Amino acid sequence: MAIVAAIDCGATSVRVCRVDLEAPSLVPEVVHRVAHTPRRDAAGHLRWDWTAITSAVELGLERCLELGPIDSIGVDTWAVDYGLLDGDGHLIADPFSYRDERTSGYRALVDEFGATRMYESNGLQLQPFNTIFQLAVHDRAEMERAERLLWLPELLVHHLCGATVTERTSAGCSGLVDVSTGAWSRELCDLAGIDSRMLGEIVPAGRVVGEWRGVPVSLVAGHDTASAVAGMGPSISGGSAFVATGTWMLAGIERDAADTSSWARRRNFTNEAAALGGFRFLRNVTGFWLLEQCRTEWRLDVGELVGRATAVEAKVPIVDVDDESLRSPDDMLTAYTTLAGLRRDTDPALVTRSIVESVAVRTADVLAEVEVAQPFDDVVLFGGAARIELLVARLRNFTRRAIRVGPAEAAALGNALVQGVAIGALSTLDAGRERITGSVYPKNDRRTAP
Ligand code: LFR
Repeated sequence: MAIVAAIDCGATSVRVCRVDLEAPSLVPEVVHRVAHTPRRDAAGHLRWDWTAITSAVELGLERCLELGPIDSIGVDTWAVDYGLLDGDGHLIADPFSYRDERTSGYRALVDEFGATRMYESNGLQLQPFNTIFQLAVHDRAEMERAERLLWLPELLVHHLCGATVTERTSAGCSGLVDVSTGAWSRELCDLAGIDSRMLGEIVPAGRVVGEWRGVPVSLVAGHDTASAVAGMGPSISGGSAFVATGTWMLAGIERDAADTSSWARRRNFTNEAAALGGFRFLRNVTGFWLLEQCRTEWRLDVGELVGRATAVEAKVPIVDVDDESLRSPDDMLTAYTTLAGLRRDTDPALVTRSIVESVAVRTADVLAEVEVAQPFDDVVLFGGAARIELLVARLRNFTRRAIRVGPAEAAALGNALVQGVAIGALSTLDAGRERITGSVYPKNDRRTAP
């Protein structure tokens, strides 16, 4: 038996899945899913509710154990955010959310260092939330008390078993790693004002690092997108592009080496560390975060909204979903409808249709650019929003490419596969990846969207 618990935390929900690695086809069972949201602190900054997240994780693990013994636990979360530990190993404050506006002046830092030099060094797309920009403006009083920084997946690992580790895919999105050596860049750490001793030694995933109630805790690809691409299923022989869907649409290809050419830099492509070696060459497109945020106003079910949006026959406005005004607005419905030239009280079905169309247009644009960098034969779409048939249909239409639908819970699957490697239940990642076929929906999940 090799049954593992995969904890996959997205920016809007925590999922805990049970995966039987010996089953002929790998289907995660979602045993716990709970929504979470960042809150504003006294100074008005957005911070994650860390207690809510850790409680959801623990409850999920308890539910897993109620169903039978588990052989390993692994954790992945969204990238770039981190927590600071004091000398006693205690978390100093709730981690900041990458949507917090405190990094809005990040361009000054880029100019100081030089955009080309920065890209050639860390290979990352310029996003205001990259850890390097967050650290440069981090609250000084907190920073002075800090002894160790952990990215959120490893902060959860620390919470579960006390280990303090820095995993390669988590470190790889920080903007502090020299992409050609895989080690901390002294110049970039200096720019962020961080002593690299606080960051620890970078280690690869695929190893056991501790125990939670006697169950091994394995280090997996901490970055959820790295886990999701690991769990997307096999790539076909001519090569597949991918789109990891959810809060973001992450469109790109897998590659052995990073591409820091001026072509890639000008298009803001990123080179992110892949689960067990290699890179993902991709660009972020704002995804279903838009719908999730509008939904807080409408209080309507995603499945119902998407169903009604599919029936819309009117032409809907296409907006630039990456517009700055949609990054972190207090009121997404106002921000989106203003950009779209719609009234705020427009039928939610029409707004939803506009969001789906706009997200698909932008994603198709990125895929067209990916194709220039490296031709591919088809596109694999996976993650929460891969269940939205309207999205799949519109992407087919805009890209004119074959689109295969992969697992909805790809991140949990990739997480589970790397655990399999860590505990010796799988010889290689590819051996597991081959057993993910077609559209895999979680056993017990009737939701129809992200
Ligand atoms: C997806 C994701 C993206 C990253 C963004 C911020 O959940 O991890 O890969 O760019 O969130 O961390």
